[in-house]
Amino acid sequence: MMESYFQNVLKQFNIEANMDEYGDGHINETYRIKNQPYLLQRVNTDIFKKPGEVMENIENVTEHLRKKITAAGGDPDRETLTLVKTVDGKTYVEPEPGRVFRVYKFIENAVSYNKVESAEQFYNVARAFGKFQNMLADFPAEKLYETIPEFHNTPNRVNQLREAIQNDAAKRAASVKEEIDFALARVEEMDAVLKAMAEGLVPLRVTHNDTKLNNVMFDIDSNEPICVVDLDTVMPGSMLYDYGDALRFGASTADEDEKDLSKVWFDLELFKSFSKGYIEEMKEVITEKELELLPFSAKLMTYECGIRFLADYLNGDVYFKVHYPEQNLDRARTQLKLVADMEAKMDEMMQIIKEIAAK
Ligand code: ADP
Ligand code: GN1
Ligand code: MG
Repeated sequence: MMESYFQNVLKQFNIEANMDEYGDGHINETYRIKNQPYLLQRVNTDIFKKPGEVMENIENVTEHLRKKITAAGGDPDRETLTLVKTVDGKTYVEPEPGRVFRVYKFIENAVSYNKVESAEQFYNVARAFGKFQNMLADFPAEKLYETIPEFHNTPNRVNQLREAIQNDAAKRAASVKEEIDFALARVEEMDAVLKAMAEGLVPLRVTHNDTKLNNVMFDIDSNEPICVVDLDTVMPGSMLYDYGDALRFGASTADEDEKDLSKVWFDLELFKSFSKGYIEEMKEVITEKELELLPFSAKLMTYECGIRFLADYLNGDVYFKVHYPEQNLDRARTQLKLVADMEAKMDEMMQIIKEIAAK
């Protein structure tokens, strides 16, 4: 996009500057403003069809978090996202239909990672996600819009995969038969969390729903997680989604798009430290059924993400940003490899959770 176009957008936030592209997200376009403490984001309106509702959610959620952080003696400018308003007091601008921009305060002296550096660090990430959820426990859920309907409805994701296979828009289905067969062979058990929710055994909570490691900012000096970002998908959900999705990404021994599958494993030591941190943080509220489903939820969320990547590959890469043609397939393969590894390790995972819960 043209430099002058951005400058026009930024003027509406009363900012005069240039910018650089920033971050490793798969969804939005993110730009760092040069020499000024702001981050410009173009919201992906193909995915977030009602950006006004997304922004209202974020405004309400960050206000709530800001109060909690202040009350606890923390620094809200660093520990949660801060929206910068336009000169007209709006949280975003839409210079033309479908082009939506927002500005956040830039969290300085902080980084996000695509791989964890130690078990201890991952333990701290679990505490950060647990704390995030606890701070939102008393947020009025009826105030939240569902920004992407059925986001973690895995059976629905299976239907979307089936549709993608049927349509075969990019003529790729024949070349990924093995991956498709692997995915379809596991469909039956993938409604377990939804069922438990319908039975009232797993409560609906306000959750983040996209708890990947690079959605956490770490302080560069202390290397502690300080802020959970990417709040577009904060909606009512299950804590199992947040727990499982964080493990999907963070407990893998390789990158999400690693081509060499012999490098891709589910690391039990990382599983253990994350689980310990999460259970410690959630011990007041976690139900018996949630505890029981923790190991399975890691597999569920990994499976779900795997079939989303696979469906997008079949659809011709229309959802996730790709940097090369086979990237969605590489991503799908790592996820399915992790699913297979978790299946082999499921008894150990269950034992680990039992031991943590007994303490
Ligand atoms: P996406 O939806 O594309 O993943 P994110 O909101 O996660 O977009 O932003 C992309 C990356 O930008 C994040 O992973 C994080 O590293 C960085 N980031 C996001 N918000 C801020 C912020 N306020 N200050 C500094 N860096 C940020
Ligand atoms: C997307 O926005 P980002 O990169 O943090 C996706 C998640 C997936 C993840 C896979 C809104 O997350 O659901 O798990 O990619 N976000 C959305 O890496 O679809
Ligand atoms: Mg992100």
